[in-house]
Amino acid sequence: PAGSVLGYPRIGPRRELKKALEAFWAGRSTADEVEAVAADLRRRTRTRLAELGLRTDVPAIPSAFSFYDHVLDASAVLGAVPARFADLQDERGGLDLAGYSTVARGRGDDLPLEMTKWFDTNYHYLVPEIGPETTFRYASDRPVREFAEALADGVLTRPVLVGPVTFLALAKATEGAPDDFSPIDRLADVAAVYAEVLADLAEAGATWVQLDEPALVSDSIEVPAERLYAAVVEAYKTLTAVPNRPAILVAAPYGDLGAALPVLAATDVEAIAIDLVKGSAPTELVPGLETKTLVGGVIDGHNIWRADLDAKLAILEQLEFLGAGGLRVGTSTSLFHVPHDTADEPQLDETLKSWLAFADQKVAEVVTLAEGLTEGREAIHEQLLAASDAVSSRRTAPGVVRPEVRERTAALTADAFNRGDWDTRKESQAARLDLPPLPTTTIGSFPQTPEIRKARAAFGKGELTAEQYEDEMKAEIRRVVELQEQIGLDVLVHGEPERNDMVQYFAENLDGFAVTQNGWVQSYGSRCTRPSILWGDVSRPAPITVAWAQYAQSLTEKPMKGMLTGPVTILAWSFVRDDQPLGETANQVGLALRDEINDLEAAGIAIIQVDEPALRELLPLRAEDHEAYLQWSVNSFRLATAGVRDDTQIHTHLCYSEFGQIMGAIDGLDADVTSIEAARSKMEILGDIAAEGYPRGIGPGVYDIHSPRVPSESEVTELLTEAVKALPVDQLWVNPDCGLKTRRYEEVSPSLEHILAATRTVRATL
Ligand code: THG
Ligand code: ZN
Repeated sequence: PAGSVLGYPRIGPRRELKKALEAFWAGRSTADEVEAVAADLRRRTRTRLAELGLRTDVPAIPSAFSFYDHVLDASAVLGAVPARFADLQDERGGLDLAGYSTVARGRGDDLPLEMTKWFDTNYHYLVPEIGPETTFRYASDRPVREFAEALADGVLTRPVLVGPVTFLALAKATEGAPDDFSPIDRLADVAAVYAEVLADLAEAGATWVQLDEPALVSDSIEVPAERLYAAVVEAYKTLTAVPNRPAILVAAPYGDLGAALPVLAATDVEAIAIDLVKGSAPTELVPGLETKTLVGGVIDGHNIWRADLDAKLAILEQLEFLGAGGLRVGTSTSLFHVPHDTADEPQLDETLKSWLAFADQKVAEVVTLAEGLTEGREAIHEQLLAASDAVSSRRTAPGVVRPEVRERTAALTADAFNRGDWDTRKESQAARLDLPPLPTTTIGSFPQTPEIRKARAAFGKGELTAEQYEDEMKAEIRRVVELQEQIGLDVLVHGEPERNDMVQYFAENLDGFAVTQNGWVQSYGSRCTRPSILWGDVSRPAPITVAWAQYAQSLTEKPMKGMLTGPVTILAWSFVRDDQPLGETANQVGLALRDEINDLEAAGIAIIQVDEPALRELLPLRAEDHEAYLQWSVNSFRLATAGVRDDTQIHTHLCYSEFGQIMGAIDGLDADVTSIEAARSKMEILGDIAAEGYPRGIGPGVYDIHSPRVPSESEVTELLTEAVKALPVDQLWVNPDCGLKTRRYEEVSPSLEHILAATRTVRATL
């Protein structure tokens, strides 16, 4: 049987799409030029996938391109954009590339769609806003045009769309919607448009369509399970009843379908793709499944280790008893969470590289397994051998298990995880820091200017000496400190010019990690990261940030925050080893950071921020797994931070607004001050915090840094007025909702000035 993949990286091996989009947004190119780059990218992707062995005569190659985000694409197909952007729609409800970009990025006072994490990944989608008044209509035939483009090129692809149930399950209600309204109430209208899309695809020649329904593997969806299942029944009844339609593959990546599998199996869809990396295979017959094709997602779409092909084949063979109408080999998720090709990493250690599979290597693994499944093990004998060699090489390589690291984590006792009581800490910190009410600060990073990037690139190429590079960074730190002094912030930061990325920087300075040159993975829109590879036992060979923090503190009388990335976030934004429990890896990283924090304290730094923006991201999708996760994740943060004195103030920063969902964990971190995202959600979350009686400091973000908009002084005053109403003043801090790295000084300087002016206004009312 033909193997397939659920999706493939779409930003381009050299980030071609990113560059094209950013040039367009900057007014340096036209929409037609971006379209040409995108079409070329899609064509090259098809060619590459065919070269790697995916068939072109059956729909094995997905058509899963996106200019910005696949959930936004579904909104665009449905013509469902918020009223504030209605003027951007054409008479059919469609958006051109400029309009589509505006919905994603905002304009003037029109806030963009809210951005939030896509399941347990580092990818962000744009949250649809749906109300009783939203009109749905078949507004964009882009998926059909992209299918036709491939077909004209000789490739029969399988168009991929976010499924109707997941689309609505991930949406939020519009502001004016009644309290009892839920976007899923609109299912019939949404399914009706999907039915039109399916008919149109069939007309264009599509034989299969893939509808992604990851909402079915998660308990963190607002819609209760019973409602969700009823929606599945209703939606797929409508879609399977379309007279002339492609066969439907429902894909359920990122976890276990659990009770949703029998629900799906009872519908008339033709195929189901299950995640056999995060989820497991059913052990009993599932009624209905015998009529369906089953796509066994055995190749991990979300991590980069080469698979033990023999073990994967065994899992697939076990599935055969389910008697499904056919078994296909697939990936657990789309491959857009991993980089393109290990061949793009000439500088990576060859042994390490032999353990890795990026997207292209994974496609080859799928093709091999598909061959093994039909032709038998002998047919893929060599590949099986090579895969098992890689697995055993990894098991025994130096650095993977280091006794001195193991002994340290094994010897930990309870007091390594606990600080003194909060009241005492509060008093001694207040005495040491002497801050005004509503202290102002920023999250840590300042804009990464082209000059900084240029200097780093030159240093990387050996065109700058270490000393020259350090001097440039110091000059930048001096400018950033002066700017903050001039604007009047209370707690300063050094701006992090020396860091390329808040995780990669630490990975480069800790043992047990490797970093890539070209391993870009889309994070949101045109933004990408290069996740580090955590392959061995972790330790800190030498202090990392201490000299920079000391230098920055020497430039000001105000407190200078020491800035670190927390253990959970370092794990979440790296590709982590899969050969031991995450909790052990987290404690190793926690101890390395503890050494760094203790050194910062000894160097006179009074406030140390340990960011955990990814704490929510790694939360397991199934509720039954939450407790175990929260235990090890919270503990690793406490391990990192609990070695400091009472008068050293520990801050943390979390991104995104699902604060309510992990309130207990945030309390468990025991940080003295926590800054959170709140600007896009208008301080909604402070109510939850007040209701819980949370006692420590909170800095709700008053400036949405994910958009180029400059918030006005009155807008910030309004947000702060809300905040002061919701929470006791002595708990509140004032800050942007995230780091300023991606913004430009033209936006940052006025925004911070407006924040300070608003703070003064609100302070005067206290
Ligand atoms: N680092 C990592 N993961 C992250 C973030 C991060 N995930 C969540 C959040 N932050 C995502 N946000 C961003 C913000 C900016 C960028 C990427 C993710 C970014 N990337 C540069 C780009 O695409 O142009 C590339 C980085 C560089 O040039 O050094 O700006 O902060 N790991
Ligand atoms: Zn943030």
